[in-house]
Amino acid sequence: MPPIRQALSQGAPVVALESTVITHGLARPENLEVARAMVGAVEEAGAVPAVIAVIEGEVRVGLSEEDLEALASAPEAEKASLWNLAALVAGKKTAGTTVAATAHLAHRAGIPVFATGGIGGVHYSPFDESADLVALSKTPILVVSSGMKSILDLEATLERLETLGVAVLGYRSDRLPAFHSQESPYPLPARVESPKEAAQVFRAQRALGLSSAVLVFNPVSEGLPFEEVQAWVREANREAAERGIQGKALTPYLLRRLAERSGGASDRVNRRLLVENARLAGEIARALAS
Ligand code: PSU
Ligand code: MN
Repeated sequence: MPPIRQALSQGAPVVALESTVITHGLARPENLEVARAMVGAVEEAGAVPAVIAVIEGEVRVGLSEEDLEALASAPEAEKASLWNLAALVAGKKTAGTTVAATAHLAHRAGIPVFATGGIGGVHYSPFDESADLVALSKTPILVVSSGMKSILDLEATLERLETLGVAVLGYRSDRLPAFHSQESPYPLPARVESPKEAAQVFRAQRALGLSSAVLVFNPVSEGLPFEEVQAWVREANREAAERGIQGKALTPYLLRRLAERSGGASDRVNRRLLVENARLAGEIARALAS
């Protein structure tokens, strides 16, 4: 039996990990180092890590070290969301999975907890809203992130999560963390103080028959000033509009520009929060399994 299925059948805690951050989020060779660090953080927390990706048309739940290396260095790797997932599989492509695709595939495999850096959301560019939001509204999974990516319209994204009935929890925080920044001015509807409390909310969500996700927003331990990041975000969005960058290329472009403008500081924070979120997800998975 594959190791992940075996772990699940024994009731062991398993944490799914997103892979677009490996293929599109961070540059080589940091992407592989961070992926390994996330895997290690889940293990240190006492849970089993399962990186999810599409490798030559095959959906993999739990990449081997070999697969991980191949994915991190695949120059032609695509970005799989829900609308292109089936075509990528049929076309035997290799792809990192977004939050939307990872949530779907993790839930389908029976994995209740998933860690990522930041979720997608409502972009400033008109008519662009990440498929992550609708996917989270119909996938009953617990997702640990540091909020939505700072390149997004944070207020609009919070409103959409409310509309879609997605449960939102601040982890030891009353305010929305803003990915690269520990805190934004926007209040959250609820907070939890421990992995155990997060697990209790998820159990209640399931017991109530709610089909949407529970989001645990974990502020990064050391971030960048909110106003400074927001100024870079405004500039990057202006540039993207001028250059006609849109669709699935927009999020990677904006994150790259932010990294350049911050002299690499945004990538350092991104790495830190990815590992911290993986660790917390491991702890929550353990609380859920016990
Ligand atoms: N992390 C990054 N870059 C990315 C993503 C994550 O550093 O591109 C992915 C995430 O997987 C998230 C997705 O689910 O971007 C959102 O993209 P879009 O706005 O196209 O839905
Ligand atoms: Mn989009």
